[in-house]
Amino acid sequence: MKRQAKEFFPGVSKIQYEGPKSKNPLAFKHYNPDEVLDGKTMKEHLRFSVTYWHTIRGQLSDMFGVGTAIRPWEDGTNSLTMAETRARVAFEFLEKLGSPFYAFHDRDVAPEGKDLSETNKNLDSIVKVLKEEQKRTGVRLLWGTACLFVHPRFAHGAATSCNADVFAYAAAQVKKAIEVTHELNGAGYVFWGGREGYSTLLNTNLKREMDHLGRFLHLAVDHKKAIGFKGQFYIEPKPKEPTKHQYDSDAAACLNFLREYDLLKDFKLNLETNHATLAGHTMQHELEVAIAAGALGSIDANTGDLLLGWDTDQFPTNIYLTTEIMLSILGMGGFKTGGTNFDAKVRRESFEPVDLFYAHIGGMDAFARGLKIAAAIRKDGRLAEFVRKRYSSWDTGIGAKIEAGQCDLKALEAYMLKKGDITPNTSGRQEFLENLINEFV
Ligand code: XUL
Ligand code: CO
Repeated sequence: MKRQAKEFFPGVSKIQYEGPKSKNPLAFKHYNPDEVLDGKTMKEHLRFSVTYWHTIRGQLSDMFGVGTAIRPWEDGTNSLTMAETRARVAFEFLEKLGSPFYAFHDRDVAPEGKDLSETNKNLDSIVKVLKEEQKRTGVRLLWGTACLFVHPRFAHGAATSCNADVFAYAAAQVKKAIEVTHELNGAGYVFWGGREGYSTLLNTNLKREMDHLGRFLHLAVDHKKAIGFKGQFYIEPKPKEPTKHQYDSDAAACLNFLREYDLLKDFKLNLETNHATLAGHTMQHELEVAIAAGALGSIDANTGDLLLGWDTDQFPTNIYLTTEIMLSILGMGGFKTGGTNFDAKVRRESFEPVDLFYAHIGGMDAFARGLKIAAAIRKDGRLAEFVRKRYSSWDTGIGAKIEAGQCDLKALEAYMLKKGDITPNTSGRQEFLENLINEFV
């Protein structure tokens, strides 16, 4: 590891894999990047990514109190010099952790200027630093995005604002953010509709706002093609927070929206567990809905607290959750452009820099265990065989004919009149299958 001039995490060296017996809190117990499973290394399967907004910019404030984070490198300003320092901090962290990717919003990395032109210049100067650091460390950008929800100008939304100038501003900002992502060779670009929704329908023309969002995304696709950016576009569903209702409320709503506005070929979904649970679904449900449509792209790998009704963005530690996620991901043949992005923050009480390492190490180990367990379940084959058998009536005879579109209602009536009644199915065996999963967890 080529050292930087200044070290920001002096007590931490490169995190190593030490195996399940290790008691070292700054070591991986399960994530062994070069270990091969199912034909790929763990590093290639999981494609971990660290988020700039939480890990580098998060101050650990909440609605009742100011930030508690101790970050010795912060000088209390939002200057360009500070932005450059943060970029160096970020890459030291990424390198020591061994994360192959990172992700950012435009405004995470560089401050807003007095107008759009100065803001763009600020961004360009930090992009130079990011490029240099990417080159130095080999860390890549999983996806870029634009922050269209913090500044007061986006109070009514961005693409779905009632004010056409706000649409124009957001479009200009997204244009630049896509260009910057392209410049940094990003593998993708995310649209999370932070304020693309409403707080009350009394003041909202829902149809007009949805049409504007469709138009906005088409403009982005056109620009992507114009500049030759080959990264994948994603939509990240979330049902609410900060708005009462977001138009991209869940995977099914997004897919419907993309189909309605003829955008399905240009987008995949970036799914997040806490967003799924806020929508009243499990992450597994959301993954399977997206996979069924051939539209799962990437995941945000945080989790929530089911006793709390908001997005807590916690690091994942639940092995059942990571096992279920990895069963779905392996089932679809793995990530292509996407990855496992820790859109997660340490708790307000965990305010020391080293907590950032503990949090990511834990999340990476939880996913590595989920991956190992899911691979073992697939190798064992009993689960897949059970599901295959459960649907076997569709493989031959009347089932195969229905699937092939060779039966009308008349033919089905004739078939049933002749047969008289139904041969009972076998049990669904839910408890048996839950026990089977527990054999591996
Ligand atoms: C908010 C959220 C965002 C997106 C990127 O809940 O998940 O951080 O991931 O804009
Ligand atoms: Co997210």
